[in-house]
Amino acid sequence: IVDDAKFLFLENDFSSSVAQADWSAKKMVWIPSEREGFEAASVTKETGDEVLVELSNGQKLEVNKEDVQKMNPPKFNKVEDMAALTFLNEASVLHNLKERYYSSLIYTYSGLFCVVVNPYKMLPIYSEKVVEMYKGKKRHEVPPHIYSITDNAYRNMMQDREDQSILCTGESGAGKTENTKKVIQYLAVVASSHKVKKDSSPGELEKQLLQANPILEAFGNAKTSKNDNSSRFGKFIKLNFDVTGYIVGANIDTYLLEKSRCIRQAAVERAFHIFYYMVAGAKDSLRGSELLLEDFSCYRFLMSGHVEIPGQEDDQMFEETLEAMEIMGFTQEERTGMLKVVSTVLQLGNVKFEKERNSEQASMPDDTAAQKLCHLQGINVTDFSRAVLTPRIKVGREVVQKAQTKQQADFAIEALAKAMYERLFRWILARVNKTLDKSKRQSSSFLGILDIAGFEIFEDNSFEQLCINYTNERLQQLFNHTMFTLEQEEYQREGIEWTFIDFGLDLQPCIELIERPNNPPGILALLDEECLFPKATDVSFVEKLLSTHTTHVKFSKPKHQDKLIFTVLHYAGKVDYNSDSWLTKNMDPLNDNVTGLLSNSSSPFIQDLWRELGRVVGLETINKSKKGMFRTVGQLHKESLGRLMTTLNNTQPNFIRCIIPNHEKRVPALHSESAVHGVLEGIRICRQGFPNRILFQEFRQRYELLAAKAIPKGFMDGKQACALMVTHLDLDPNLFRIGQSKMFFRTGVLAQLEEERDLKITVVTIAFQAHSRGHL
Ligand code: AOV
Ligand code: MG
Repeated sequence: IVDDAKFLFLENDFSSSVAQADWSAKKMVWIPSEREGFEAASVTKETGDEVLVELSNGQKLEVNKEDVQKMNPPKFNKVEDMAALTFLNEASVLHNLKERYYSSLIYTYSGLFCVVVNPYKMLPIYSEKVVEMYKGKKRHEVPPHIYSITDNAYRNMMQDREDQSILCTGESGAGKTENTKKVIQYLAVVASSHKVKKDSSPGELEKQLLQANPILEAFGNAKTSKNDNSSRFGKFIKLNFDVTGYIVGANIDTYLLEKSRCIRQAAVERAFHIFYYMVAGAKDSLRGSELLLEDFSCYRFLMSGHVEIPGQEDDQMFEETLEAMEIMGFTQEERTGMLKVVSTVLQLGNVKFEKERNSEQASMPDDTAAQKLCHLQGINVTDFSRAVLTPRIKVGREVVQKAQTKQQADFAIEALAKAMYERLFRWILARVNKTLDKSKRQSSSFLGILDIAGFEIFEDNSFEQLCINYTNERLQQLFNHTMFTLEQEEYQREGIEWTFIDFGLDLQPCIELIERPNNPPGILALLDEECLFPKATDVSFVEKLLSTHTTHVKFSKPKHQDKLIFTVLHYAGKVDYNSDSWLTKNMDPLNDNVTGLLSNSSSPFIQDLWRELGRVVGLETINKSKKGMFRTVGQLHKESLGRLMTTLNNTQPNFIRCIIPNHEKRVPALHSESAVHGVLEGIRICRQGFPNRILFQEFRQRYELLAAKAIPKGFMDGKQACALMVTHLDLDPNLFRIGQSKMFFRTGVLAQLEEERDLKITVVTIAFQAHSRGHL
């Protein structure tokens, strides 16, 4: 790893002794700066509340004492774990992250969790050699890395038999998906049961596991203004392990695909990748007679034509996607079936209706697009036209044929395109799961990896953004809750001396504003209510919001603005939502005349997609509860999030905080303050508290050899034995607490004991070997 070492290890800094002298002589501090966030300065004089400082360019300034943050001594430069900093403040944390980042050291620990800054370039830190280097290593033995977090979670799972989760948080484009991939890549090597000697190439299941992602990304990711490969859905990948620690299967859950992207995209954005891959990459008969493809400019749903992604060839990506499907075990029929659906969605955009001259009724003078899409879907074009233009609708007890207006027909086509694509996405997911689920083999525990669509603020924010940002709010709340509340509750439960610290980071008010069912109802519940009123509109929804939540601290209505706009103050920023079309987005109505046709298509693949229970993969009913009650999109999303949170609460969570750097060229999307929301507090609790704990019995078993003479022979109560051991070890009483069932340690203490233990074991082993050799 010699040549790559500089991307992981800190280089020796020989100038540090000089820097040290300089630092103490100059009384260095951080002061606020417009441009940099913080700037280094040296204190020349202190008078009362004012401090006189000098900047590096010689400029002298007077600043308020409260604005001055202490600078850490140079020996802490680029420190790997910020919990070690002498002075813990925002300036020092940002400075440390920045300094490490400039040296291409992107991972940094912040006490209990790991921060990673997006490098926006490939670094040689994910090679097989590096994977090998992290295998089985404890956190303090190797430089900070996602591999170390993963390895430790894996070992913890094996040791404590406790399910684990790795949770990536951060705004859009911060690196959640990239890091998720690295977790899987690492485990596919380290926990593969198919390993042939010397060769660390993964086995079949691992190969399929690695291919699941390119498929899901092709269909579920898109270029947005924040990220060229933005996830437009959330996913939770569960890897199942057997008792010996081998991967025996996997299962993926997804959350809310932003399906409106099929039909509409903001400027410079793209629809889902697969549209471009297919139109650019499909050739010969596949392109012509099978998929009936046209040029980019012919498709109305691809609003800006062929928007390209720098550094990516769409036609080549098409080949790779097909290859991934093949490895995943998709048959030829399945692959063409999927692409036909994608082509149909595009073709739907080209169906045009006109208003008839003498009535409000819509007509379809040119049915070229309809012909094509009906051919692709294996349905009759006359039936299709009738289903769209004059569907049979239930009125009371009777069924009547009702002519549609142009607006209604256009709406039905758009809804169909979205629903079709969503069905396809769910089908793919179910199909992938069918391959990955090797339930014949017994699994004993799991490691789940969560990768959601990150927090985002666009020019125009709709219902999809509310759902995405609400998801982020819940995950961030889980982070805060784990770090601050659960941690402190455990101290109290174990009866150790502790005064509760309130970090003021409870996100519950904003979460309640969104999800509260009643007294007063939150945004989602009010939206549901409005969906039940025949006369309600998007404007009346906002009026209702306004009258219900005027005084809510997380809610506001921007003045002199559109009637449709309202504002929510999220933890990561203020977002103006535009409630245009929210009622329909939440109801998501679909013309069942057309879906009826599709479920009787001549193509078995299409039938399978639309029958309530797909036979091949077992698709679940969409939008209906068990009793057949109508469910809104908001409700369904809230419930699936609730289930996810329950699952996560039963795991040991491991957090990865992904951060976007403050690039000169890139205007930071969020304030540095919100990017590091909870980071400082997380470090603080880790330092003030006792983050490392171990059961009495385990502590005794593991470290008794370090304090052999401490415990007399015969039975002794665990707590008493541990108390004797720490006395014998001569540990500073401030470094530990003895709870009811566990020992609690300040950060670093257990790592120290562990090192001593390793040393002792090596010595003993060598002595033993020498001894046995002597006998031979
Ligand atoms: P996200 O998942 O957090 O955003 P991604 O993981 O897609 O963000 O990262 C965005 C882009 O940043 C990637 O396509 C890479 O080009 C680059 N990148 C991120 N992490 C790394 C890394 N460790 N090494 C090299 N490049 C990286 V969103 O899905 O938008 O919330 O909804
Ligand atoms: Mg992503």
